[in-house]
Amino acid sequence: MIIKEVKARKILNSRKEPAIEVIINNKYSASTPSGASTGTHEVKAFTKDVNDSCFYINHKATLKGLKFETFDDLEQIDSLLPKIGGNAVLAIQYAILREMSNNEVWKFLNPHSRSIPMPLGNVIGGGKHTKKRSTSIQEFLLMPRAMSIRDNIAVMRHVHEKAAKELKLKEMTDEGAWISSLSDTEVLEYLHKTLSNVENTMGIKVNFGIDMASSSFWDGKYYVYKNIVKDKGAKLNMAQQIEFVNKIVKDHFLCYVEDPLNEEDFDGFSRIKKTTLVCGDDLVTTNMERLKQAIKSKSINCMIIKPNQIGSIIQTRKVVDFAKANDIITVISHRSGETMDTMIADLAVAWEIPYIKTGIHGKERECKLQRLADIEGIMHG
Ligand code: 2PG
Ligand code: MG
Repeated sequence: MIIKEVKARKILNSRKEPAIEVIINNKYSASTPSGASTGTHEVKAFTKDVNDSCFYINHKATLKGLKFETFDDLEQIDSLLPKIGGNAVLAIQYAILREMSNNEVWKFLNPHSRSIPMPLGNVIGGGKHTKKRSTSIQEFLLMPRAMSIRDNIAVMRHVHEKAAKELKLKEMTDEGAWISSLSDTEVLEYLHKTLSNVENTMGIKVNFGIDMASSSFWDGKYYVYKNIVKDKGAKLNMAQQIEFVNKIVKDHFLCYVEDPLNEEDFDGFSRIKKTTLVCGDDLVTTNMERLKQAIKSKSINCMIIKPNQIGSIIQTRKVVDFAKANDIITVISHRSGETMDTMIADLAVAWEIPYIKTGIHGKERECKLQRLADIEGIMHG
């Protein structure tokens, strides 16, 4: 394909913050999300602001006439990063990829893929995703184990509704998870018990895990919990935090722990027992150099892939390949401020990424799950 026309404009994401949408050749569009608990080592979403990036794309960048035939040709856009920021580069690359593939991105990139990722769905949440009284742990995540994405979506919805009813919860975080005034450990106990019942009634095993996003409650010396056990806060130092995490993993059979230590603590991560998936998000920020450091220091066995942390689909692909080559499990992920773009679903299938973290509730989350259900339908004819 050849670029004949590019239009960039400001839209609002699920948090009503400015986001960018790019339309290529008047036909294919794409938009990109933003985080709240962003890692220090992420690239900037917009060099100045969204209006400035749109102006640059619409009036200054010389994109017209550029030719794209293969995925690797998208590298031509990477050089715009210092001028427009990661979210803008990525939106252009996504829109071009849609046109190149006639909107069937996964098939264009990997027609033989039969790999639908397992979803990780945020059922109860807190931390930086709400201003209300909540848990310090940012996300309590379901990991359903049915064979089909449809069944996994159904069981996640069931648990989401059940938790609201049983715990009488009414308000939600930015990501559509329920906000609870229970302590962190009470929520762990509740889910532990509830998920065994769900397995008995629905016949689907549902494991669970957490995203601690612990940089958000690390004050430089202590992990400061507002409410770690019933009505009691705590300040844990590094050694105590490691002990706490290893204990809750064991007591509640957690299958997944994301960012258990702050984003600079490669050594602390290495001391979390790898009997569970120990996942780096803010630690690695989809960045090759930080991934290499995490591998060298044996910090992780799992990592989050958020294309806008590195601001290029080409660099994202390199990080995914390197992680795989080093036996690091990958989890492609939404951001807390999401748009209706479903590209991460297609990339998960194309790149055979085993997990996708994209929430349970809210149209910006559900559209990605629906896209996976549609792809599963196409695969099974
Ligand atoms: C995370 C994400 C998404 P944010 O920490 O993993 O759940 O949050 O987009 O706010 O960084
Ligand atoms: Mg995270």
